[in-house]
Amino acid sequence: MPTIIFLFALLIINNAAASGMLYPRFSETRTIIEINGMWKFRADMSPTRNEGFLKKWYTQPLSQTGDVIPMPVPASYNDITQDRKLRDFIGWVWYETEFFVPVEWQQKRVVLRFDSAHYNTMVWVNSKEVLSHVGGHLPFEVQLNSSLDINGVNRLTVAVNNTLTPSTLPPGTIHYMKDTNRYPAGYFVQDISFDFFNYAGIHRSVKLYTTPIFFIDDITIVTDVKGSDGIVDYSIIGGGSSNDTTIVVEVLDADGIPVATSIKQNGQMIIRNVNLWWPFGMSKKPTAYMYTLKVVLKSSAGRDVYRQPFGVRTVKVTSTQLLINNKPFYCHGVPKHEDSDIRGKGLDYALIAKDFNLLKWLGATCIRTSHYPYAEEIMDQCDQQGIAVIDESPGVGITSVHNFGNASLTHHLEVMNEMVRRDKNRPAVIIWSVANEPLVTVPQAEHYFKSVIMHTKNLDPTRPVTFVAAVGPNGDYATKYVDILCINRYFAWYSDCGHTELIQKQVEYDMNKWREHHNIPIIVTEYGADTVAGLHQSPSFVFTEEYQVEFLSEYHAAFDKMRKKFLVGEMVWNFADFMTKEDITRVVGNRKGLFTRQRQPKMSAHLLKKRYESIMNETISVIH
Ligand code: GCB
Repeated sequence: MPTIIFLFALLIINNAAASGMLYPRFSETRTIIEINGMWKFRADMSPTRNEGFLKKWYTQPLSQTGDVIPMPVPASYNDITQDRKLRDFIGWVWYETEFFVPVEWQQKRVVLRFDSAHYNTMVWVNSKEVLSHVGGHLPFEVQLNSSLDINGVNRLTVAVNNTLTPSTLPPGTIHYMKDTNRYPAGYFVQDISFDFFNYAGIHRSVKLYTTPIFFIDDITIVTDVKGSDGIVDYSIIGGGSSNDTTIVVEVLDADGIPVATSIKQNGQMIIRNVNLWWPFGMSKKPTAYMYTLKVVLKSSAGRDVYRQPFGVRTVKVTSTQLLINNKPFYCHGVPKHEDSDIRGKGLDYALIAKDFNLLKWLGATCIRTSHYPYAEEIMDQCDQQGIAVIDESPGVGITSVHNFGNASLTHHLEVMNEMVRRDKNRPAVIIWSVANEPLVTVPQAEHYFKSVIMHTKNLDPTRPVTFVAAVGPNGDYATKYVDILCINRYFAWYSDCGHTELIQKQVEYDMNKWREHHNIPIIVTEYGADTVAGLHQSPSFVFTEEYQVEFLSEYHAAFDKMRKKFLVGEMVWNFADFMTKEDITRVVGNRKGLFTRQRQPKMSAHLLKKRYESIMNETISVIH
C-alpha cells in the first residue's frame, strides 16, 4: 500500500529557485496585491491522501471535485472548524482562490509569493504547476507571467501537506499501527518530538507583486562602527539582463534625508555622526534607529526602485560578554511561539501589536524565535522597536540518529540559506540559532552540527552562531562549535520536581561546570514551570501561580551571582501559554507562560516586570 510518506517524497518537483527574497515593498516601480481572504478548502480524506493527485483536482474548480468549505488565508486550518478530524488531520489539504491582474501588468514581471505555508506546498495557476516548496516557515515565490490569463480570471490552487518525515525540519515519523485487533487497517499517527502543536496551512500572506523586467533582486548590508562614523558595506544583485545599467544607492536617515550616496553596485558608504541601532533599554537616546538604503536601478528596459530598511550596529562575543556596539548587552527576555487561539500560527496583526506592547510592558529586551523563523511582520517590529532576536531555525525535535542522514543535513543547510537570506539585513537579529535541544551525545552529531554551524558562519560571518542545548556540561559532540552557549534548564520541574530549595545550588553548579569546558558566555534560553492561571495554593504547590513565582525567584537569585561574570542573558520559558499535542503532561497546551494564551498576566508576569525594569535601569546608565 502506498504510504503518505512515499507520496510526499514523489511529489516534490521543482523547488523555488534560489534567488533574492526581498520582502515585497511598494515603490514607484512596484505594486503589491495581497490575495488573502476567504478561500475554498477541502482536505483529502482518502485513505492514502492521494485522491487529489489521482483525480487532478488542480485541473478544475475545487468545488467540482467535492464539498468545499470557506477557509481563511492566512491561518492554520486546524482550529477553524468543529471537526476534530480536520484539527488532527495529516496529509494533503487543498485551497483555491481566484484573482485578476490589471492589464498594465503585462509589461511587468509578476511574482506570486507565499510568505509561508506549512509544510510541503505545491501551487498551480490555471491548472499548470508553477511552484513547490519544502519547509514551513520561510517565504517562496515564482515569476508567473507565462501562466497568467491577463484578460480573465486566474484560478490559484494550492496543496499543502503537513506530514513530517525524518528529514524535514522539524522531523517526525508516520507510525503505522499494525495490530488489527486494536486499530483499523491502515491506521497511522504522526510521531513528533517537539512540544508544540503542528499547526498547518497557509500561515502567512499570499501576494502578487510586480517589478520591472530588469529588477533589484537582492541587497546585502553589513555595518560597522568607527568612532562616530557608521560604515555601510553593501552589495546589490540585479535580476533579468541588461548591458546598459546605472545604479544610484543612497542612505536615507529616519527623516528620509540622504546622508550618503554611491553609484556602485557593491561598495562602502560612510554615515557621519551615525545614529546607532540599540536594543530597547540600552540607550537613553531613541533606540532602534533605522536607516533606509534606497536603490535605483536604471537601464534601457526601465527603472526599479527598492527601499531596504537597516540599522547600524555591531555584535561581538568575548569570553565573558555579548557586546552590542562594543557595550555589554544583557539579554533579558522571553522565547515565544507564533501561537494564538483560533488562528493557530496564522499571521495576525492585532496579536503582533499586543505582544509587542506586552514585551515593552515587561521590560524585555530580546526574544528567541523558538522554534522556527517568525513572520517578517514580527521581525519588522523587532527592528523598529529594538527587540533583539535570537533567530532560530525550525531545527527542533532532532532527537534520533535517523535525523542525521544526508537528506536531513542537505535540507538543514538549505533552510539556513533561506533563513539567512531572508533576515540578514535585520539589525535586531543578533544571534543565529540553528537548532533547539538536538541530540548531541552521539558521535553522528559532530559532523552534522559542525557542518550546519560552519555553513551558517560562512553565510554570515558577522553574527554569532549557536544552537540551544539541553544536555548537561559533561561532554557532548557539538557545543564546542558554538560562539555563545545557550542552555535550557528545568531544575525543580523535570528533575527534583517541587524542590525549589535546590534550584540555586544546581544552577550554580551547572553553569560553573559549563564554564570549565567552554570559555564563552552563557545565556539561559529557557527555565520555567507549568502554571494554570488562577490556580493558587499556599504554601506553594506545582502548577500554582505561587509555585511559578517562587520557582522563578530562585533562578533569579542564582542568575544574579553570575550576571556580572559570564551570564549574558536569561529568558523565561515562555512568553505565553501555547498549544501542544494531546498529552498527559499538558493541560490543553503548555502552561509555562507568563501570560495566558489570551495574553492576560499571571502573578509571574509582575515579578518579571519588576526584575527586567530594574536590570534595565542598571544597563541604561552605561550608555547615554
Ligand atoms: C524545552 C523545549 C520547549 C518545551 C519546554 C517545556 O526544553 O525547548 O520546546 O516546550 O522545554 O516546557 O518542556
